[in-house]
Amino acid sequence: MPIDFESRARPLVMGVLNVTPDSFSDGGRYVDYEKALDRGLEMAAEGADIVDVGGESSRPGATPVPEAEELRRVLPVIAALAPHVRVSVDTTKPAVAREALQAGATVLNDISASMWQLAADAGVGWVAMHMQGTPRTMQVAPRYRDVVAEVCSFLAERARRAQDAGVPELWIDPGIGFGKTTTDNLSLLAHLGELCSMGWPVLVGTSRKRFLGEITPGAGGALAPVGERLEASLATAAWAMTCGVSMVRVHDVDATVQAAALVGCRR
Ligand code: HH2
Repeated sequence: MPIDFESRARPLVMGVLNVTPDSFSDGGRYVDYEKALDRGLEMAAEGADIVDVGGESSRPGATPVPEAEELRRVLPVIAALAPHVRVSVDTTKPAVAREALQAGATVLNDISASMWQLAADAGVGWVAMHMQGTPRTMQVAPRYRDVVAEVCSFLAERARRAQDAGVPELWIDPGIGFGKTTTDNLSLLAHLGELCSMGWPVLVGTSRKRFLGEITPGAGGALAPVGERLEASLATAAWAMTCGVSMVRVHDVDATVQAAALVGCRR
């Protein structure tokens, strides 16, 4: 059946802004307040609908950051960006979430998928992401009987809880790379249509992730470095938007906005 682009809502583009020294892609680039602010405003000018501010890396093996340090990193940037662009906070800590929302964030990007009540009480959007394990150990030995079925049933359960609690705006996210092998990631991408037909808006983040570097290797067949994963990131974002996702989370906002226009989803 042909895809009916005309009747579709335009997918949103969420730009990634990590105010961390150690994020897998942009770690160390935006630890400085001025640089973070400039990048956030730049992404807004490039067409980002939401800028996602994070103060703790969730890359495989990442060490947790103390609450006070995470607050110190994200609050000034969120407060400065919020008058100019919609801001989400990428955190797993309730205290950080509360303060970030007070500082002006209006979406809680929750990779632990546990803070629906907090989002409901604050009257803000909530992203529920699937993850097997924790960032520290999640890539050691991910195991599923049926990754698509397990991720879908987990997300459906979280989405129902959030709806019952009164969360006003909700996205479900399969958590590409979070406790998943490359095969698991590809299965989830291949079945995005199923996730999208569950009845809730879907967010997907493939941007610059390791599995893309494995599939499109660099020189000598080695893992393509983070800086050489743009084409694969765009291809997967375009695929996700074609499947009907409502939002893609990306580092390369400008290129993704252009790719979205080309696949017919964005005008
Ligand atoms: N991926 C990352 C972080 N947060 N949130 C959602 N909802 N979905 C994702 O796929 C997702 C996410 C990992 O990417 P990044 O923020 O660039 O790296 P790091 O965790 O190292 O800061």
